[in-house]
Amino acid sequence: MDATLSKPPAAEAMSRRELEDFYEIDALHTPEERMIRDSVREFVQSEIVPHAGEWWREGVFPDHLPRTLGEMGMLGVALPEEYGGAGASYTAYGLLNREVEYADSGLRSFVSVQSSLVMWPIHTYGSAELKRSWLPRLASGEAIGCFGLTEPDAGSDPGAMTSTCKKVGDEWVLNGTKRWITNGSIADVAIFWARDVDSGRVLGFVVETDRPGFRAEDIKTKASMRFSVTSELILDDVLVPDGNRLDVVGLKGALSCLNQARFGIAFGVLGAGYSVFEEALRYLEDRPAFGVPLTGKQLVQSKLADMLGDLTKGSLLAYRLGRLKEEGKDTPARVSLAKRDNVRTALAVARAGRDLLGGNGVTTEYAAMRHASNLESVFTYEGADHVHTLILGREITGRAAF
Ligand code: TGC
Repeated sequence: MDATLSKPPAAEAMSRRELEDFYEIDALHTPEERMIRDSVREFVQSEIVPHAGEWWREGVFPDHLPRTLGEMGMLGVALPEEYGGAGASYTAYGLLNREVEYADSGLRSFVSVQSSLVMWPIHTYGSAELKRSWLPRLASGEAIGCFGLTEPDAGSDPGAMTSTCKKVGDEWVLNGTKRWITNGSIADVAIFWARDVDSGRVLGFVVETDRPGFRAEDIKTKASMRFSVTSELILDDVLVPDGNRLDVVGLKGALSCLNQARFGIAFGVLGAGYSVFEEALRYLEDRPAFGVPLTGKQLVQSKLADMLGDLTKGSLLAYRLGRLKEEGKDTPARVSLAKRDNVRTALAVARAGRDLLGGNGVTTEYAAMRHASNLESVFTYEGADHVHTLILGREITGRAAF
């Protein structure tokens, strides 16, 4: 054989760290951010990743997880230490989400609802008493929270909510139905948003779920986010004391919470994307076709190059958003851009990974299809892709086209 036609042996494929840090973003993180990221990675890789597929298939969220996540310090990590947080940076919180979503978007949903949609509003808008009584328990995982904004007929337009609140003496009477609520049936406390029948303004409440008139029913028909509890909340004349009301008036209260959660998603989905990318690379190296490993094929390498490029750009976007947030410059439009673009990236990578795995890609033996299916939910929740597009359209043109 002509020696010039023979192929050189394959050089080493890139390691996980090299793939995930192609532009050396990690050098920009603080030692504390790297330490939090590494300890979460170790935990997620040993305790969650080996079981995530099975829990997803069975549609269970294991009971032990909230406490375990609490013991690991993974709930409310950016809140002050006096309330059970770690006082860590927002970037550290983002990196934590990314490590968790490497395992499954459902687990990241638990972490981000608890941290961003329950602990954050109690810390930001709650009385000293509400903070003292709830935050340490939510941080330890002893208590679980949920966030009730979306309704069966009011999703993208939460201002159309029909849930009501009415002050009677020193108490409020709450009524309404909320849908698509992560943790709903396992929650000890719900953040509930309702329109005041007297003032017409939207108000938020901290509602203990054992109050008479409160019930939750799980949505069991999901083909996505199966490793996560999703419920409907029904409040029928639930009474709460005035002290349970959050100190914010108008829809901006609920939307400011979503800003926190969307931030976490912008980082988190990259974890799902890298999980699929690395799985595809391992699979293709082991799988021969036409006499060589699939990694030696041009069309395959083209897809891998796209995945690396897109995930690297998403990582740069997330990193910069983290630093902007730490400077108080995380405007809603900036957060929308990162949520929208990084979810699109992760979903495209997951679909490409599914394709590269061929027939095996449609099974739950591999992670690609599970991640792709979960990311379809992430594409729609916490501001559907269309909503973020229109938020950006409004930012660019000054015209709201919702
Ligand atoms: P708009 O006039 O734009 O704003 C009303 C007030 O809110 C302020 N605001 C924000 N504040 C903080 N962060 C944000 N992201 C904010 N966006 C708006 C705004 O400045 C204004 O304040 P003020 O002082 O002038 O009153 O309101 P709009 O009604 O025109 O709505 C605009 C739109 C469409 C962008 C908004 O409604 C929106 O973001 N819709 C999407 C809602 C969404 O993301 N829903 C999903 C909820 S998640 C959920 O319930 C289930 S997933 C969580 C789980 O897993 O359980």
